[in-house]
Amino acid sequence: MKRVLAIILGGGAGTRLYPLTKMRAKPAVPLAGKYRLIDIPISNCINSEINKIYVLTQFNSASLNRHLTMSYNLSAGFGQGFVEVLAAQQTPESPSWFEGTADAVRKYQGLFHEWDVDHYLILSGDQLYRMDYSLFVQHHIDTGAQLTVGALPVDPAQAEDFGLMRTSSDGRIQEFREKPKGEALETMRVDTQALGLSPEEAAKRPYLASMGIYVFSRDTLFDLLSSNPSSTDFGKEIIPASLARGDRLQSFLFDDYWEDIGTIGAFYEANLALTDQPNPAFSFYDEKFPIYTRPRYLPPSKLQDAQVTASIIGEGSLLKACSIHHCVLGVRSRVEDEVVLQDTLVMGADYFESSEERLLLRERGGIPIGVGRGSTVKRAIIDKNVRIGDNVTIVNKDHVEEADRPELSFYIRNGIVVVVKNGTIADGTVI
Ligand code: ADQ
Ligand code: ADP
Repeated sequence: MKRVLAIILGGGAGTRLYPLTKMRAKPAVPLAGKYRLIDIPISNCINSEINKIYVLTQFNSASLNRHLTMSYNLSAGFGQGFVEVLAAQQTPESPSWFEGTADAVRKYQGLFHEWDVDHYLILSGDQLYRMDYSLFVQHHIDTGAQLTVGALPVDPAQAEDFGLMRTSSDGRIQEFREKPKGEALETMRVDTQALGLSPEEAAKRPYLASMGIYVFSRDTLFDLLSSNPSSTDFGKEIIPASLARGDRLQSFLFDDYWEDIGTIGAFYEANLALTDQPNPAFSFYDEKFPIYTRPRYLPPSKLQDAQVTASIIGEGSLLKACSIHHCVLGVRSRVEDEVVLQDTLVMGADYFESSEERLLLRERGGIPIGVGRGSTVKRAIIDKNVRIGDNVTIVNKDHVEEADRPELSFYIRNGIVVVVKNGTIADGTVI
């Protein structure tokens, strides 16, 4: 794996996860109480012994850089390991920002070319899964492929959201279509049983979706980028172009937990699914394949008189006489007396406020960080450092699907109320 360079696509315009991306680059979005999105592909790389990693992002953010430098030191020993952020930048030669996945790679191709590696592993920054990429790369080598696409069997309802492949029984890709609909979708059905699924599973999942992760052989990547200068996207343009010119494209079957968490709805569901009992579909705990993040040295959480069921509580939290059901609470979460939290993701806080600071704030008419006394929050995402006052109700009472209320510090996406980072919700507010 020393001859592999990983390139993580850390986010384009960032509209799908908005407003979580309002104040930060997408890879820095907090996940599961203590991690960030970027920890997933980086941990997968480290566990696969791939230690040369670039993260491509639309804009650089202090919190992303701080997180990466404080979490990962891949240069230990005599290797050449590193994790580095490359932000879209406007230069005289390339006056536009990254326009798509392939364009993002193209803008830094000079840098990628300089590395003496044989394979480029292109990954997406907003997916939750565990994968040993060394098997993916080895499959690419063993089949003599020029380009290998990670492939997931999916059901008809999911199929139209993905790039789909038709393959021969040895997994060689014959046709690829990006998000086909209607009749075009029908023609992309494949016999997933021939690829190794049981007859029952094959009947349920007759499509082969691209996971948006790719292994390119060195020359193939640079040839394709230069011979298709106006192509900006891998799925829409580069892969079909590669097939059309007769390259050998192979699929690599992955039949395990995998979620694209690039939308508010999917992100919310994937976080809360971690609380499923007794065996969640995905767990951050796996001794042999850990997910890493930045060590924080926070004190253990204190539960004073809290009733907590089916929930995950981040370190350094303080929960008073409250009731919490089916929630994920991030680091340094603070929940006051008589609060009810249900089906909610609370991201926690970046810092503690002392009792003196909290008192002073209250005296001056401010609201301390955390969820204030007597408040009820259901089916919401509360971003970092949010101040929710006393007797607030956040339940989406009018069953609104989409709303933008930046002046009130919240948005509604897929029916989920999202309170923005550093936002304040005044005492007695009802949403
Ligand atoms: P999508 O996820 O719809 O489909 P896209 O929006 O291009 O494709 O995003 C792919 C990844 O690249 C995401 O992580 C995104 O944040 C990132 N990204 C997008 N534009 C970027 C840019 N300019 N700079 C940096 N990063 C960028 C893709 C494939 C499908 C496949 C699905 C699987 O095109 O074929 O089925 O992924 O989720
Ligand atoms: P984490 O990984 O724990 O989420 P980050 O490093 O992303 O932490 O964020 C911590 C941020 O909070 C830093 O920018 C730090 O400077 C800031 N911070 C720490 N204490 C305070 C404070 N009292 N007031 C405002 N910001 C603070």
